Amino acid sequence: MIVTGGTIGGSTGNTYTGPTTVSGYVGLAKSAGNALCGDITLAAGATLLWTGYSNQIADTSNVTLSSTSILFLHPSESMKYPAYSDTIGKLYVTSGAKVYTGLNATIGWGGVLSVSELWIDGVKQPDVSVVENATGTGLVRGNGYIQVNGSAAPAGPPATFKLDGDPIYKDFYISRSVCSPTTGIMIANCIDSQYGSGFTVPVNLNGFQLTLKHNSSNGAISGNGVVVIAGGGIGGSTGNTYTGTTTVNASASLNKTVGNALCGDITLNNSSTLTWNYANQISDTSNVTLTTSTASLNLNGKADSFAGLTLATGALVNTGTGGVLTLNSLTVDGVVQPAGTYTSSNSAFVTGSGSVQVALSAASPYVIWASTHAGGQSASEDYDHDGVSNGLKYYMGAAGTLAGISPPVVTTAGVRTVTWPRDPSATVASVKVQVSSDLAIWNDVPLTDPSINATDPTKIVYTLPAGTKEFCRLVVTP
Ligand SMILES: [Ca+2]
Ligand SMILES: [Ca+2]
Repeated sequence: MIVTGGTIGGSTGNTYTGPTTVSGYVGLAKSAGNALCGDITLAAGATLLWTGYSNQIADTSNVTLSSTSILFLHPSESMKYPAYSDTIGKLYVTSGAKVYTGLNATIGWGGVLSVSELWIDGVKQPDVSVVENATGTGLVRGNGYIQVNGSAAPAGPPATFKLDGDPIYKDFYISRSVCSPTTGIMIANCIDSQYGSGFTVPVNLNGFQLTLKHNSSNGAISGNGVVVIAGGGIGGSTGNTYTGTTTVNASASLNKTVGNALCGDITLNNSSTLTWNYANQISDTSNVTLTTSTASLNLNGKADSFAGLTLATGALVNTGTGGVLTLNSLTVDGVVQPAGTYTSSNSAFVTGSGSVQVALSAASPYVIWASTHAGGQSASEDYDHDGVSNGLKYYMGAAGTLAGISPPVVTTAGVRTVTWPRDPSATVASVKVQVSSDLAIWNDVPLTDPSINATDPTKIVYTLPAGTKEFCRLVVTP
């Protein structure tokens, strides 16, 4: 018999003898008896699919798979379940052929293809069941296996979903209604569930993307990859540990009872809101960016800490009743904010009765100094209006000692010098002397210039040129 396409169905089994050649995309759907008999050869590119029932091939049929031919023990490429099983004679495989075994909701396995002998590239294989290998590059894909001459079933289905680039198991859904909590298969870029319930299996991103969109009790997500939040919630009692990035495109709740819901650097787009239902939902090392004026965080009265928060103009942090968000750094409307405590009474981006706290311990030395001595102002501002910038005063260690007075010109034996004190512990990005003849145009004098003596860590001495009117100043960039 030669089969080039279509579906072989009906309620009465075929009983022909003689060889069968399959060269097309062929469904097997006998509700009773066998669809195919005799020895069967799949030509290159041929595909057989079990579309509704197990036991479609005669138990005595030897099956030969050419390279690039495929058996699907499930109804279609997109529908990986239910998975069916069959018993055949010998299976002869050329490298490149695949047996996709799908999933089985009841027993946690995909389909089982029982063969009397397995030959790969002319070599007879041992009587050991064959499952999907770690990289998905072998003969078997999916959650089932090939049983060889009655070999024992493998110890159990893979316990972890690993995402990969398989073009067939692509855009697959992890569904609690399909997988029991401890089963899994290798899959590609995934959506968490087709039916509105979440998944409970562990997922290893393995470099690919997982999209979460349903309220769910999710299994733990590990590995490096991309997590996209398309709605719903992220829950479960085992924390996520993935690295990579998180993109939030729709509102979602953070419901992990243990561990973090979100990891990596997190970007909120659109009008998405993240709502905390438990404390400590975002990794302490994450940086969170709200890219739009309508994105927001709703602490809902809970506490959390993470590394950095960047808010677009108008984006909000709703603390709820007493929620506390602790950060190492905060940027609002493109401006880095000083350390301190931000509440609804002093900051437009905070609502609720709680606070956003930018930790002093993580701030730069100048920011820490400015929070105490300069009202948190920038280095170029002049907090007490004494004509000396905050940055210069920090560098001079002026707080409480010099009261911000500019050092005078001192003339000794006809030589005029200016001496700026400096705090040896002050940490700055750069410092330089600038000179001018008109207070309009200033020229840099590097600290290595012969006119400058900077060998003493407690002061910088500049010697003005003799007989020339000159102004000088010290410029500090913290
Ligand atoms: Ca059979
Ligand atoms: Ca945290």
